[in-house]
Amino acid sequence: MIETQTTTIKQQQSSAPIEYDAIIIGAGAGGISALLHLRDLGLRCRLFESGGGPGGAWYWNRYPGARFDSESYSYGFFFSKELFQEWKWSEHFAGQPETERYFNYVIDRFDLRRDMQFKSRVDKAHFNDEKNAWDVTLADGTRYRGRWLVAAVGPLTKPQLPKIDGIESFAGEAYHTARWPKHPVSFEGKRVGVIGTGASGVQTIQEVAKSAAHLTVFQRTANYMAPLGNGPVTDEEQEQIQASFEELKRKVNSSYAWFLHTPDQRSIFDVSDEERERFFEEKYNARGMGIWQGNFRDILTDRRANDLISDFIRRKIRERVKDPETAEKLIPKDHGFGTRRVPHETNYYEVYNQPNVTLVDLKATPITRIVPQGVQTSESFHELDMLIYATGFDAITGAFEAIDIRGLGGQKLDDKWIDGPSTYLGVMTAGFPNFYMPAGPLSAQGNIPRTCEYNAWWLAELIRYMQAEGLTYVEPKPEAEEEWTEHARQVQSTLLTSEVDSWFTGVNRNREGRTSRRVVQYRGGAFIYREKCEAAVRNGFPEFIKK
Ligand code: N01
Repeated sequence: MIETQTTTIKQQQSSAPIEYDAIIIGAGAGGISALLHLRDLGLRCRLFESGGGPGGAWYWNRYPGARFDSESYSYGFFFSKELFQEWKWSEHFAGQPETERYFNYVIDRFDLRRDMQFKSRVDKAHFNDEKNAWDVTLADGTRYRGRWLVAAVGPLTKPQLPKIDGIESFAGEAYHTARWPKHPVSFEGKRVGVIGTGASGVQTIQEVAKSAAHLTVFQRTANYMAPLGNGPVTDEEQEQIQASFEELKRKVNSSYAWFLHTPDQRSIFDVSDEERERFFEEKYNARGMGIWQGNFRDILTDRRANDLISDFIRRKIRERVKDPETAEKLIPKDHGFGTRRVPHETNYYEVYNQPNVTLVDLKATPITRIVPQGVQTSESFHELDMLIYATGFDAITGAFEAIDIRGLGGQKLDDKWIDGPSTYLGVMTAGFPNFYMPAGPLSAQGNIPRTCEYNAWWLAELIRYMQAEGLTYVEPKPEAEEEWTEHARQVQSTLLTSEVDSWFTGVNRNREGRTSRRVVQYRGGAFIYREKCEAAVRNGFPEFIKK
């Protein structure tokens, strides 16, 4: 059975809701940032989190090998220079246990825990037109009311199991990477199967291959991967990082996707073949996402440019994987480099040179059924002791759909977004007053905590403005929402990503009605996004209906 953590709330139920200025859902980077900013404004806040501690994605995704693939010091919070300088990341790309410790440190350091309630799942959030407030009900029936509802539920939070016949019948151990149990899981001497080769699958596979008696990887779509280049942060580097707070902050805030890497402004065709090859080599061997996020500006918009980098990565795969047949299975044939999320790896390709690892290409031989003893494909049967589902998330809108959210006149958010999400700047949506979504649908994509922190600052600016003007109600004008949503659509249509199925384009092949592409993120660049958000602050938030 899939192991999950159960809610064990034993709170008294009361008929009158407890009232707050703001109710926040989620204790990840978005919820923590919102709580910090709103408390600074003097708001009475209550934060509810279904997990047993803070961290959001970093609480739940405790699978073996889970770690950042953006630099630790670009991922942590930037709101406090003191915090930035106190916390010493041990690795350039920290693992989940360290990140979970970091989130706990932050909430204690800023005394946030007293306003947070863990193991508390929000089931319903209904806007009460009469009270101009949100009525929120937890899974245990307790009720709260808040003038604001901040749904910091995260874009990658609702785990998605694959739609495969017989899945419930498997008799061995079974885990989803995003619901990994807290108790140790041993692979020693076991026959383990992993379904999925996205960022979670890759990190899991690298770890499991070390000790499993046999590992069978079930790959449906091959992805392009690039080396992570992780390593310990030396004392000298530590000093340098601590001293570079302002510079690192400026860098992440001025980059395309809030990372330390941003596209080189040259076209790939501005340089000679030799220079291009040298540039690719350097990026491939350097730390982090530079090969993807810091490459020539046209690799994600021009097919000929994309072919050049895709070909480079294909050559690398062929060099690293000894068996040519396996190498060919690992090489993507249906999309170009970077048009789907690039997982960053550490000896991932070398795993396939090990005698205890088998790769099954599900495009050629699909899974037909899961049975108690293992996995049956159209070609063969794989007997397994353990099955790991690294099958990702019902991304972007899934966590919103998990809550019964209703706005003005009882309109359901799911109904409003049936054909895809529409928002104003990715954080608010018409018909849902005082409802805020840090890193929500159509917000600027990239380094998620950066979007969260920025969105929390912007919310504080909006509330500060409302306080000064004596307002208690804001809701984006429908035309402002339409304009932003259309802008996001237009931007996406210029990118090669728009032609490829993945969660980037809102595709979830395990869910009915989610198999065609949608626009779910804003990909016009964090700097353009910031400019639009800051113009709204300067101009007194003209795009809102205000009361
Ligand atoms: O999920 P995914 P993820 N039968 O959706 C396969 C972030 N993250 O959890 O591509 C067989 O990318 C599916 O196949 P296909 C990061 O942003 C960050 O790995 O649909 N296979 C795919 O291979 C990332 O993008 C880090 O054909 C099935 C895999 O499962 C996001 O989270 C680490 C299947 C799902 O890949 C999601 O990553 C981890 C089926 N029925 C994650 N259904 C960092 O490093 C699905 N698959 C910070």
